[in-house]
Amino acid sequence: MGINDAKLNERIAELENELKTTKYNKRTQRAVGLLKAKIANLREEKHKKASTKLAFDSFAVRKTGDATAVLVGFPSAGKSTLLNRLTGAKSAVAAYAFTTLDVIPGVLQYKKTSIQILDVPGLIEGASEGKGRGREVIAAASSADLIIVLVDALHPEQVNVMKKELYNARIRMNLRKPEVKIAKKPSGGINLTGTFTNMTKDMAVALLRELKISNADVIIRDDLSPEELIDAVEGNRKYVPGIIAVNKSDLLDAAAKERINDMIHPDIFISAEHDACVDEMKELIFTRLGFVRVYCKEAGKEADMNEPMVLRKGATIKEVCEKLHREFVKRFRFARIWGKSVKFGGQKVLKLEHKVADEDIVEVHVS
Ligand SMILES: Nc1nc2c(ncn2[C@@H]2O[C@H](COP(=O)(O)OP(=O)(O)OP(=O)(O)O)[C@@H](O)[C@H]2O)c(=O)[nH]1
Ligand SMILES: [Mg+2]
Repeated sequence: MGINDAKLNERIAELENELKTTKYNKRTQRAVGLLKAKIANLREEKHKKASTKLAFDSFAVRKTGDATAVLVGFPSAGKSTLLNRLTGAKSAVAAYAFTTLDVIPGVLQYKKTSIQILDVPGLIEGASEGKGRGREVIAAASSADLIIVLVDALHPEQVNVMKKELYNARIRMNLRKPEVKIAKKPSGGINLTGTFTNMTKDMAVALLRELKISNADVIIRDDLSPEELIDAVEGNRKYVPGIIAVNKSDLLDAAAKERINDMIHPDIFISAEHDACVDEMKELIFTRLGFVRVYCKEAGKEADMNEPMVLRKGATIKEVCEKLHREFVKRFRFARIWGKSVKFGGQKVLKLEHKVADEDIVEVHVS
């Protein structure tokens, strides 16, 4: 860590402390907003330096399959045990920390989809600053389609550390992307429109100024918090769905389970080692990834129901065409669809923007 890094860290710590000790009320909210923006600015500066330092990603694994999920957890949470259980991979398991030092990929075949699952080294406090194999773990999490946070049943409080590390690394797990339109202008100040209940309009303007936006038309579509507005302005956050899973639930009695439930609201309790709720875990992974499986058929023939085309939620006929043949988007005339995305079976659809639904049967007609 260079001298400048140390200075930056010191300054961030100072401001965070100030933020913590400032009572939030009507009189201070503007100052609080400014503090948050200042911290965001410094964090950005740090990230920029860090990413030039990390010239290439030393253990990037090539993505395969229909989607990639990454297992994130403290050392010894049971990530490797779970990977092996889900995919039949053979990642080393041991009772000591930092058993896994590289990214170990496995593939989960589920409901005609193939999901790549990455087992990565344990995440520890300070990972977003590069502690342990932090940067690499964070890089894997940033580019994943799903983050599975695996929590050791005996250390449920660790989930908060992991959430913080992911947040500081610009990853927004299970958060919606704030909708903000910013059109910069040469002069005229800030013209701001939107609904403001989580912060005052005045505060939003101060915050924008701090983030070096002084002349712009800004339209905020949702009712945002200061953090969300900062995220929208910085624009380089990763919005990734996540699952919080408590592992080693075999070590918990009913009361302990209840306590953890109230404390961290996990999505699921499992035991990777004893194969408890692993099937439910597979289903949860599948659901959160939001797959849309489409069966393509040729006119006058039956569809092959064993080989779906696997797409993600929101996919349209255009994507179906693209996957079928390079030329099909250009040559598209119409599609016939049987399934949930249409009113009746065999309906003719003329729009490439038509959204397909899971298990639709699609017949593409081209010129
Ligand atoms: N009781 C219990 N122990 C488990 C369970 N899953 C894993 N373990 C044990 O926890 C220890 C750590 O498991 P690993 O799978 O190596 O953990 P890891 O998260 O990959 O650890 P690192 O690679 O060091 O980050 C091993 O001794 C496992 O046998 C479980 O469901 N219940
Ligand atoms: Mg491991």
